[in-house]
Amino acid sequence: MLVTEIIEQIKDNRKILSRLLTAIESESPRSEEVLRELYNHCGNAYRIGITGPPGAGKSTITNQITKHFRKEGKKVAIIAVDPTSPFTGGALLGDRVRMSEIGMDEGVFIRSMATRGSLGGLAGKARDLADVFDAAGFDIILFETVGVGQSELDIVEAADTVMVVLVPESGDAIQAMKAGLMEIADFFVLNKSDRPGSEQAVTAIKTILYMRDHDENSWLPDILKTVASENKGITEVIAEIGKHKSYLEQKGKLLNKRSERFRLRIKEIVEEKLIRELWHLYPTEQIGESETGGEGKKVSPYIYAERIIQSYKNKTLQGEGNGQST
Ligand SMILES: Nc1nc2c(ncn2[C@@H]2O[C@H](COP(=O)(O)OP(=O)(O)O)[C@@H](O)[C@H]2O)c(=O)[nH]1
Ligand SMILES: [Mg+2]
Repeated sequence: MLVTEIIEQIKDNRKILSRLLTAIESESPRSEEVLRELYNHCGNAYRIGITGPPGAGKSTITNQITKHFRKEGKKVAIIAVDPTSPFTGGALLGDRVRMSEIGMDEGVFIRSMATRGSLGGLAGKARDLADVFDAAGFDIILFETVGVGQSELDIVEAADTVMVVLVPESGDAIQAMKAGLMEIADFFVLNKSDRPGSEQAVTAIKTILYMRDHDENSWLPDILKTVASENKGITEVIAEIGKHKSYLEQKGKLLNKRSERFRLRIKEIVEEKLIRELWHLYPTEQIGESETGGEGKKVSPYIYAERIIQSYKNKTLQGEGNGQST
């Protein structure tokens, strides 16, 4: 199938869409060709990141938010990077049933990503998948990730609006601060606020939030209470997303954010490609720690690294001299 045909077909053929996502995830050689062409069709979708500790209710919120956007007639794509997510089969049966409500909907596409065995960065790949959904005509792209590691944070950072989901259990706010979640949140959701201690938790988080430097022009992250399992507070969450979106648009920040994301992606791709090429040219498997320099001295990894970079540079220069592209 021609690249232009694929791009045309992913708009209403779920099978082809699904196949393309798999091709990208498994880094099939042709997928880059499609990604190159596809970018021209991107830029319409609004990207929302949902992160927080395992069990906080991220999937439940994702489910509720999705239903809400569907009522507005918007198409929703969900990219779930969570080994414990119902989307990947890690949760209770009750969750799966609830998920199937949106799972059966033609206007919803749920894609879970494998967290291991990824050569290129996980975050980069999640962004590529999001671009595919964007080009396929999805209006909303939700990233659900567990807020634990750097790569998960990288994923949500690629979103236009990021919400961090916490629960009343004591110490959650402190944990979130430690994990770097405070910095990336555009707003907080205190889910399970049907549980005791929710008022104290809100106060604790507000205290931390309002301590930060801000002026009348800056966005101050707020905290909203929800009981996602009962669909309580979800309308307010949707409203907050809208509010943040308008803020970004009015201040020209959405464009800035997206440009920054664009530059970052270029850097990532260059890094990925260079590293791949380098290790292809200089397989390091043969190098052993016992290697000795001249007088029986051990060779430092720094010396090796410099040698590899130097010979790569030389090779590139030679290539230019011969008028070759590689
Ligand atoms: N009591 C209570 N339970 C909830 C609420 N929201 C979700 N849950 C339950 O908490 C569990 C974990 O939810 P899930 O959405 O899978 O969390 P995730 O790991 O963050 O995606 C599930 O059993 C949900 O039914 C809530 O607001 N109150
Ligand atoms: Mg989940």
